[in-house]
Amino acid sequence: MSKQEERTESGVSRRSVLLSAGAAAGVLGIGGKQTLDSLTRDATSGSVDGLFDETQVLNTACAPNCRGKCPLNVHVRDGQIKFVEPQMTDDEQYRRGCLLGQSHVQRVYSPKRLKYPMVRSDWSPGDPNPGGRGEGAEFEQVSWDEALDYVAEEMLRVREEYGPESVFFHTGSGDNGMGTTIFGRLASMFGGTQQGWSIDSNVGMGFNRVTGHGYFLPPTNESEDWVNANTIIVWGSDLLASQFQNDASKVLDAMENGAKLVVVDPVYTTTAAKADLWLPIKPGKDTHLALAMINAVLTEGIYDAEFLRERTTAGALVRNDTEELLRMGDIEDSDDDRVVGVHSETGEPVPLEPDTYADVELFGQYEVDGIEATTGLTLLEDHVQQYSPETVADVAELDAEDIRTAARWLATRGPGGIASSYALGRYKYGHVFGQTYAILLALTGDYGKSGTIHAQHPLGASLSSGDYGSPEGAEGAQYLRMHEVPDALENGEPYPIKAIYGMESNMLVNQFPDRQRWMDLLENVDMFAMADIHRTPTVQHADILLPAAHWFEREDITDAWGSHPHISYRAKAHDPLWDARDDYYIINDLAEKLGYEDLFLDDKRGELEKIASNDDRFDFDELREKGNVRIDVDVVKYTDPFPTDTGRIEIYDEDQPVEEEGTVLDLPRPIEDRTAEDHELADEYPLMFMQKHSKWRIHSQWADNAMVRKMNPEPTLDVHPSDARERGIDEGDYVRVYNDRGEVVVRAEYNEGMQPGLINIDQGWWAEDFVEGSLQDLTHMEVNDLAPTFAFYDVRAEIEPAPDVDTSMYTDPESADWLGDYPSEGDAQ
Ligand SMILES: Nc1nc2c(c(=O)[nH]1)N[C@H]1C(S)=C(S)[C@@H](COP(=O)(O)OP(=O)(O)OC[C@H]3O[C@@H](n4cnc5c(=O)[nH]c(N)nc54)[C@H](O)[C@@H]3O)O[C@H]1N2
Ligand SMILES: Nc1nc2c(c(=O)[nH]1)N[C@H]1C(S)=C(S)[C@@H](COP(=O)(O)OP(=O)(O)OC[C@H]3O[C@@H](n4cnc5c(=O)[nH]c(N)nc54)[C@H](O)[C@@H]3O)O[C@H]1N2
Ligand code: SF4
Ligand SMILES: [Mo]
Repeated sequence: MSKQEERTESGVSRRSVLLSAGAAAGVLGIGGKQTLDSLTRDATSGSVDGLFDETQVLNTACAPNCRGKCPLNVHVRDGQIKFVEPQMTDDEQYRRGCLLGQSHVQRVYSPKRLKYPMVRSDWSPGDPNPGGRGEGAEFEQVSWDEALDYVAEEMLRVREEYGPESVFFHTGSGDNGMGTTIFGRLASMFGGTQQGWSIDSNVGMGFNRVTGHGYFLPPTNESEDWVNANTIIVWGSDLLASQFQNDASKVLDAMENGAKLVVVDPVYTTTAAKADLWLPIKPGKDTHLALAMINAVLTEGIYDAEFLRERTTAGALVRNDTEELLRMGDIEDSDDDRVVGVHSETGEPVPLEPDTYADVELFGQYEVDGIEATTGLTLLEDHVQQYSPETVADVAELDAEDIRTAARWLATRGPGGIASSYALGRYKYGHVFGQTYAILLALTGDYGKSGTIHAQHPLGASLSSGDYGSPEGAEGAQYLRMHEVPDALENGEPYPIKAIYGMESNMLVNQFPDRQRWMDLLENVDMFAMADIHRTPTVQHADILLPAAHWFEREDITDAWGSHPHISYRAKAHDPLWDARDDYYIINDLAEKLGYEDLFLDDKRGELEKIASNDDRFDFDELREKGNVRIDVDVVKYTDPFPTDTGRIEIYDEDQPVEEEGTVLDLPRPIEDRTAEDHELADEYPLMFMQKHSKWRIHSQWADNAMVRKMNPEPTLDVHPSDARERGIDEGDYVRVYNDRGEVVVRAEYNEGMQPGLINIDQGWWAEDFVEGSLQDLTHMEVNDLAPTFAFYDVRAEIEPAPDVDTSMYTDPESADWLGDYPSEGDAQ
């Protein structure tokens, strides 16, 4: 067993114990009550001993996709979870947690949990009635055996008829335990389709073109080093709402240590309120701003010449004739493909080695061996002439002197950096911003040193599972990225998808953009199974419902997307309630029914051991005992040669990528989609519409949590009073937010912090929580060519009063009655 710190609770009155046992059992319904009774000592028998029963304190971890992965202690008494608190980890600098993590008692005992395996009443194999899916669908309870027989038989039939890739093993980001690792093993054995990402990735891909690093946001120094930064530019992130467990506290520590904080955000957010300098940029103008900062750094001569000579291609010559980098092989008879600079003293051409200081000219035009060529830095300098702080101040509605100040702080105050975020990746051409700020940080020399920052949230530690995901004899995985799945569903390109098993995801009907299209596309599949803890909108659209155990009801390891160089352990607090099951055992049973008897061990402990044994940086037994272990990671990043052709940061991109509308990206050139003032939708839909990540939820999780809903009861539209008044909308009115794609109805909230012209509804609300429609009825799936990523915020809309809608779900005094079905905070003690 894991180390269980035992302690006896005193001061608990008999009445509160009775209340808590009664209240929790009462809300669970028949099955729940029986399950709970069987787990609970007889609290009503009057045994005084029971009152002073020992409380077990177990290690576990909260691990939705917020990057927190916060180690928690769960207090279990009488077989019930009574209380959750952050763990006092050995590694003091990474102690963390938030209130969502502490409200898990309400999640475990939520009446909205999925309780039994169920099958849609009008679904049967060979006669799927896809039109019957959705809000009105009714389900019948079945046994686990029956449910998984249906799933397995349909998977086998689809494989036989269409090929294994026609079965989609869909995963979201709901939990960072070993669930998707285990699921991936089955998927690759079967040869089914797995899912690649088209979210959060274009900024990283743009950065990658310059540095060779990044897919999601690029790597950055680990949190413990952020305190050494002298200037932090938080760019497009409200990290006091979206990374409050970690990055936020590190930024504040750095400020206490003397750092300047700059925040680039159109909205006066909590993070902006902390800033020394807030740049309230117009949405979509970030590449312009980064180019203006490059202009300022070059004009004022405050670039880091030594760094540019040692680690970049700033001094490398670009041929005027071919627009390609000049190579040694061009000027001597050899196949030497090293790029060339001009030596500052001798004027002779010299090759640039990776990571080696070269005393070369940074600026100028030269003739080498009869070839006319210009340095990359001069090309950049010429290019940014058109982006002076004054010009960009007009475009982005900023103050030119503020732009210069931000550039000066970054360039002259010592190591610092840019904590860029995912928000910029929610614009269609976010990759160009990634390219631009990678170059800006090269000019200021902010790579490979203590105190440099390149993105929000460090990578932390991930468990490396070796070849666990592709066991011997595996067919191998097929991957479709999210934006490619619709074509497979609709046109059978590159192959049809006919059956789906999804887990840890509320994407298909809630979190993906263009919800109406996904619902239509799902009509083309014959079998849609969803495993989830809660009855989400996506679950409601499935055919086969598989109730999964809550995180506290199973043993697990959590890792990945950490922001923390640790791997954590989850002990099991009690058995899954009702008829819910650990995903591991669901997948294991399914594997057997598919004919893979030996793919998984019968006991999960053994399987976890097997996975962990692939990573020799930690020991599973030690992990179980301690609750979490630190993994050896590089605290300071970018100390090795860059994984580019030249081993250097490549300022000039000789591949000359061309975006679809003809923009050449040899150097960064801003491209805009719907944020452009002359976009074809701009007149009809003058407002930009974003959907910020909320501190009240992690994506769609906690949307049905009673404690949270008391504080954040319903979705609202954040709107600047001037935009609202212009349209006759009073504070608190219900409004219709609409565009060419669809509409949603919500209550308007005046917010002086919003920029006029920009509106927001926090993302993650379930469709059923809106008075009408869903915010995803307005979003679209158009992506760029070079770094396809869903552009959730690149959306235009208009708003109008909606006096005629039925708002009783929120305005009727009895509408909050459902909250009464939950155990309250007091019961949780
Ligand atoms: N509590 C909580 N934390 C979370 C999540 C959650 O759902 N809830 N989700 C997690 C995940 S997966 C992600 S990807 C991250 C996302 O979290 P963040 O990276 O913080 O991203 P967003 O919430 O999308 O937007 C952040 C800010 O970008 C600003 N913004 C909007 N448009 C522009 C623009 O054009 N330019 C600039 N400069 N700024 C703009 C918005 O006003 C907003 O304040 O958070 C993670 N953390
Ligand atoms: N409009 C708009 N949409 C967005 C965004 C936006 O900014 N705007 N942000 C996008 C981003 S950045 C992301 S990452 C996605 C996130 O989208 P999702 O990955 O769908 O996010 P969640 O809502 O966290 O998780 C989905 C489900 O996983 C379930 N789950 C949790 N743990 C387990 C488990 O152990 N087993 C099983 N079987 N299920 C479990 C939860 O109950 C929940 O229903 O949303 C995207 N959607
Ligand atoms: S929701 Fe995120 S930040 Fe909050 S406790 Fe859980 S893992 Fe930590
Ligand atoms: Mo995300």
